[in-house]
Amino acid sequence: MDHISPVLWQFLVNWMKNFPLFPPEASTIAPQMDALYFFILLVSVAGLAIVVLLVVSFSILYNKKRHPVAVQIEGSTLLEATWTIIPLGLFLIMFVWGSLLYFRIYTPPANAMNIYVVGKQWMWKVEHPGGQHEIDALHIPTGRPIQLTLISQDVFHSFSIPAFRVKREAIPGRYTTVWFEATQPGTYHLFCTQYCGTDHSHMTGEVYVMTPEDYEKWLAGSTSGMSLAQNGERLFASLSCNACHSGRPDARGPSLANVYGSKLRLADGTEATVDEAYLRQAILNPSDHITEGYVPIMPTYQGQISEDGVIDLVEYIKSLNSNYRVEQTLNTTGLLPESEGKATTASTPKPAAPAAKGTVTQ
Ligand code: HEC
Ligand SMILES: [Cu+2]
Repeated sequence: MDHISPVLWQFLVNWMKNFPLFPPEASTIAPQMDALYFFILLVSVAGLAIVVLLVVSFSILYNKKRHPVAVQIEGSTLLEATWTIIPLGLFLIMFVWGSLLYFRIYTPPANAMNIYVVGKQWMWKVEHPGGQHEIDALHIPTGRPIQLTLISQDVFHSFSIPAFRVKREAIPGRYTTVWFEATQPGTYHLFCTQYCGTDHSHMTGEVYVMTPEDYEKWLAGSTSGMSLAQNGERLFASLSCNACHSGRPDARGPSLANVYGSKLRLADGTEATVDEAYLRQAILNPSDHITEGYVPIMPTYQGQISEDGVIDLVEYIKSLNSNYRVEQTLNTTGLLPESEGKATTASTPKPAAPAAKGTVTQ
């Protein structure tokens, strides 16, 4: 580029760097999303070019001076078939390509590490399985599928990480999930992309992508010593859930050991697979699904447990599965519940998360 002056060249390079048209591609899905995006962009630009070219050339070729008397043409099957079949083919390519990507993004792999994200006006609260809490920040390792389980405590929010090309709604009363695998260590933006009130524009944060070693160090440095499951165990005792779910044969409620992931027969004859969403529903609205063979005596806990508390309880119930430890490859110790006697002594309620930015340990 010797015909461009060095100063101008420098200016252009800097300009491009500071006004990037695209965020960096920092996840495994990002290049694939961009490929589809550019394909659609290319088809659109090509379509625009063809239409403009035809409009301009026809208005020159067939204007009144050259063709004073209009010639009527009655249909052309070949022409009509061409302009139907080619766009149809192009749109079907977009559709199939887009659906394949969609299913990839919304179906997390079985070995994904699950991190909870609670949206509320106006912050993102992140909870790692080991109990690490952070506000408007998300620390994750590279090279490992991460699944986010999102929920909102108030209005609709939307969790978006442009550099990963993922975005997912955080909906009140329902868990949604999205997953990604980060490829490049670095710091990236995260946004709320759903207008959610006065301070919506401040509902932003940082994603810190770290090497697995640095991530382990971060986990160890920000731990409160209590995993989500352990917090849940305390809550389970302080809310007296164990009065009915003691696991003993004469208990009034079913044993919750190995219930996660199982199929429950319900009183109305249907079957339900117990996932996070089912557990949440079972705690907050027990009368919605009654387990076969039991009477609907469980009280509703709607309005009594915060979303954070529900997450702790859900993780605790998951931890009652014998294979849970194998699934949790994090270096969190003591995820399995200890004896029930110990659980009942520790009934201190969980303090509310402080509204500070950055890492919060509780
Ligand atoms: C008064 C007794 C009682 C209390 C207290 C109670 N439960 Fe239950 N729970 C039941 C009964 C009975 C069922 C089965 C019928 C149903 O589905 O409602 C049940 C069902 C459940 C289920 C669905 C899983 C299954 O196997 O049916 C979950 C999860 C659950 N309880 C969690 C909890 C949690 C967490 C607490 C405390 C916040 C709690 N329960 C408090 C009696 C109770
Ligand atoms: Cu928001």
